[in-house]
Formats: sequence, structure tokens, C-alpha cells
Amino acid sequence: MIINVIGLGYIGLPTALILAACDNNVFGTDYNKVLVSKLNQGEVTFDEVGIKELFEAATRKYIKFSSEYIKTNFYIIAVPTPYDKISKKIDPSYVVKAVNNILDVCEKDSIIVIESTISPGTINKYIRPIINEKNQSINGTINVVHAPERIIPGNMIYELRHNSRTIGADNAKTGEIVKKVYSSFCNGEIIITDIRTAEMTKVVENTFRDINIAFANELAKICASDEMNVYEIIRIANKHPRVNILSPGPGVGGHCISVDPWFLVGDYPGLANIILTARRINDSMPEYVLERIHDIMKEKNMTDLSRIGLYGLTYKENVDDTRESPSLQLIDSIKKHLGSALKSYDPFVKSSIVENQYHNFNLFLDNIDLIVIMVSHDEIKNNIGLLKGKIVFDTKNICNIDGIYKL
Ligand code: SAJ
Repeated sequence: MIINVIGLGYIGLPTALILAACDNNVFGTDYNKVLVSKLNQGEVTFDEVGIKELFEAATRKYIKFSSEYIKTNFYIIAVPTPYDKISKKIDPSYVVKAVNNILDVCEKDSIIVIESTISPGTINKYIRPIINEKNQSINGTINVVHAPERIIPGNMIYELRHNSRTIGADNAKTGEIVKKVYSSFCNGEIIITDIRTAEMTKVVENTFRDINIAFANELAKICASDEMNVYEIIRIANKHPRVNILSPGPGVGGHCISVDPWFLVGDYPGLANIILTARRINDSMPEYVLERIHDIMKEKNMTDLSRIGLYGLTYKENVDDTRESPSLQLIDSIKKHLGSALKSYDPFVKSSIVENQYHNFNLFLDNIDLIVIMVSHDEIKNNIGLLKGKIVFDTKNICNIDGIYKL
């Protein structure tokens, strides 16, 4: 059996690689020909701990990359599922397109596993009808399965091997076949359930984290308004055996936690109330950081915006992913309000994606008086000494130096 993995991005590529490394025959498909050609030349297309080694292990076994879909009976889809910014509903078009392309070539008894995050009901609404139609026309038994991914950027390879997994299937037989494939690389518990439960569970997991972070961010605002130290309060509160508050920050980025809760808001307006409020609180954080920058400038008699630098452009530490990044939202907002772009620097962002972006840490520091730490990359954590003499606004609570400003 050859497993055809569709979509070779942040989820599809590591999944394809680990499957191959664990002795499955893998064919990776991506419509992006540039990406495919890079992979075929042995170039790993994004930074992630352990991915280069995994790539080498996979290529010693059986793995091919192409823009074609192949005829087989096991497919895994890991393409993006964006949301419509206005209706807040999921945009299933990439998944639907992948399923249609598979149906054009697959065997009569295929299993199509969807790993992409989808809102509850997406399979029934958009996928099942096209599969049913195909089954009728070829007298086939093609089955769809939802096995949402759970891996966290920065620790993906470890989590692929160790996290528990959910497999949503229509019948036990299909669930067991998929479970067998996933157990070739995953040591975690693999739970078989129905499709709608799997869809909902995935969205619920990310929504839980979003709400918890929103609570921490709201506490940060309350504490700042009345001169209390939010970090000390959370640290002590978390000593309670049943309390686990996450950390406040400059906003929630990435393509998961800042997106998935909107699916519930879009599908259940009027019911998804805490979820909506949490989204709004987290989305307000870049603007809040901007207000705080204003206050600090006033206090320090600073007027020159060009002497302010944002450290970090990615959505979180030690990754190169800038999707929905709070820093980029802040830069946009300053441009809108004040017409100028702040200086910025990120060791993981090698190409220039914003105006006034530096590629050398020391040069960046030489040209600013106020540094706003937006991302806690190891580089800055290990070089706090270099910030001596600067005004520091640390939104990530990574350093404790005299006169520092925090959220
Ligand atoms: N953040 C905070 N405070 C915190 C933790 C995170 O402000 O205490 C911010 C981060 O800085 C970042 C954002 O939240 O901007 C999201 O980062 P994250 O590390 O919490 O999560 P993601 O988006 O990288 O990955 C999440 C994970 N989901 C959960 O932890 C429930 C991952 O397991 C999922 O696979 C992934 O979403 C996904 O693809 O759905």
C-alpha cells in the first residue's frame, strides 16, 4: 500500500516524513511546484526541531514528492482550512478540491483521512455528498475519516510520536485500519470515535487554550490599571492544585488558536459567547501593546517613533512562522494610525517582509532606544545583557532588569 499525503506544509510534510521513516511507502503531493522541486532536491522547506534528521531518515526509505495525485487506496489530506473573515465560517474549498482530485484517481475501496482542522459538520455538509455520489457511480466503498492533527510547532516531531490521537470514522473497521497506520509512528493513545465528535473535539481543544489565554490577557489589563503584578498573581494562583492560568502576551497568533474558535462563533452565533469575547480580547492585544508604547514614550519624553524597535516577527518563539503574528498586526496598526513603520528584527525571518526590518541583532539595537520584546526567542533570552542602556518593554516576561516595563 502507498499512502498519498496531500499538502506538504507544516502538518503534511512532517506527517509524510514520519510515515516513511516508519516503513510506510509514501507519496507526497503538493500543488506548489516550487516546494515540490525543493523537496526533491533534498531541501527541507521550513525550520523545525529534528525535521532535517527526519527528512534524511525518510529519504533512506520510500518517499516521493510530486504535484500529481496517485492511484492508491489510502490518502491523508493536510491542506489549509482558512476562515472567511466576514462570516467567520470555515472555507473548506482546499479540502473539497483535494477530495475531488482524489476521487478522480483513487481505488474503489479507498480511505480518505482528513487531518486539516474543520468545523463540526463540515464532512457531512461538504465531503460526504461528493463521496456518496462517487460510491454510487462506481459501486465503491470509499470511506472518509477525520484524524485531526495536534502537534505544536517547535516540538512537532516529538509530539507526532507521543501525543494521543483522535480518529473519527463511520465504522469500526475503517477506524481500525487507520489506527493501524497511525500506530506505525505514534506511541500515544489512539481513540476511535465518530466523525462529528472528532471535528468538534479538535476545535474545542484550541478554543479552550484561546479562552485561557484571553483570561490571562484580561487579568494583565486589570492588573496594569491598578499597579498589580499579573505574573506574580498568576504564579501564585497556579500553585492551587486545580488552577492553571496561561500567560498573558502581545496577542494570539498562528494558524490554529487564533482561527479555530471563529468556526464556532460563525456556526453558532448567539451560543458561542465566551468564545467570541475571548477572541476579541486576544485580538485586542496588539492595540493594547501600542497604547502601552504611547504611555512609555510619554513617560520617557520620547517623540521619535524611528527609535522604537520590535523584537520578533513570528507568532511565537523559536519558529519561523509569521501567520497571524501579533507583531505584524501591531506594525500594520501603527502604519494605519501614524503612517510610519517601526523598526523590527527577527532572527528566524530571513527575508524582508516589512519596512525597516533588520537582519542583524546588534545593528538593530544600535539604532533604537526603546525595544519592545514581542517574541521570546532563545536568542534574546540568552542575550539580555545586550539590552543594557535601552528602555525595555517586555511583553513576554522574559527578563527582570531595572526600570523594565511589562504588560
Ligand atoms: N500564547 C500566549 N500565552 C500562552 C500560550 C500561548 O499568549 O500562555 C500565544 C502564543 O504566543 C501564540 C499563540 O498563543 O501567539 C498560539 O501558540 P500556542 O503555542 O499556544 O499554540 P499553536 O497555535 O502553535 O498550536 C496549537 C496547539 N493547540 C493546543 O495547544 C490546544 C497545537 O497542539 C495544535 O496542533 C495547533 O494549535 C493546531 O494546529 O491546531
